[in-house]
Amino acid sequence: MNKEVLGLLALGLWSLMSFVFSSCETEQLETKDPRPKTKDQRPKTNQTMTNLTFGIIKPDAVRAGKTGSIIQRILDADFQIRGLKLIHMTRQEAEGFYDVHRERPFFAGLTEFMSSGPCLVMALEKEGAVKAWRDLMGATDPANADEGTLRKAFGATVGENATHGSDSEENAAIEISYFFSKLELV
Ligand code: IDP
Ligand code: MG
Repeated sequence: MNKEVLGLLALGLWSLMSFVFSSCETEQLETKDPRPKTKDQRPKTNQTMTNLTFGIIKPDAVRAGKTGSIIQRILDADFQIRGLKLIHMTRQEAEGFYDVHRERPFFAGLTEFMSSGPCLVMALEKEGAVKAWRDLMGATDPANADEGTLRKAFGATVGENATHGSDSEENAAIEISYFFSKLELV
């Protein structure tokens, strides 16, 4: 056999091997990946914000070790958790989030508090989620919150009141997209 034939044979063999390996790899990836293959097959919550609200377990409650208890209360109230992560906001990020309150006298204290430690941001789903979550949280000032609400149980003052909740479906969508990318919502 001359060098040219040997070269051709080697090239042929190499192509065959790479083809076999690459199809094995694809097969493995396909069988390992449990996600639906097309966008249309993704759960509806990935395409619409209906029945979603946005919540925060604020730094005071995280610091006090109340995260687990509050999440249990959320699950007991039949919310589905569609997004969840622990973050530590910078002052600037807190200011951006509470921009509507920029002119209020408590803005500086609020944004200092919200950037004072880690908090848990959440996308919550339930029929009528915005109202259901605000009902579960209770009044802004824990002193005025009903028995059985989260702010009554875990809030200390009107400023450090354990949880945040959106006040409308429109704001829920804005607030969810402030903290979560589409891929982080299930
Ligand atoms: P909400 O959280 O019940 O929707 P907002 O009026 O939207 O209440 O106020 C946003 C947050 O600002 C409150 O959750 C609380 O942390 C803080 N806040 C509201 N009012 C006061 C106040 O009078 N003093 C200090 N902090 C306040
Ligand atoms: Mg509000």
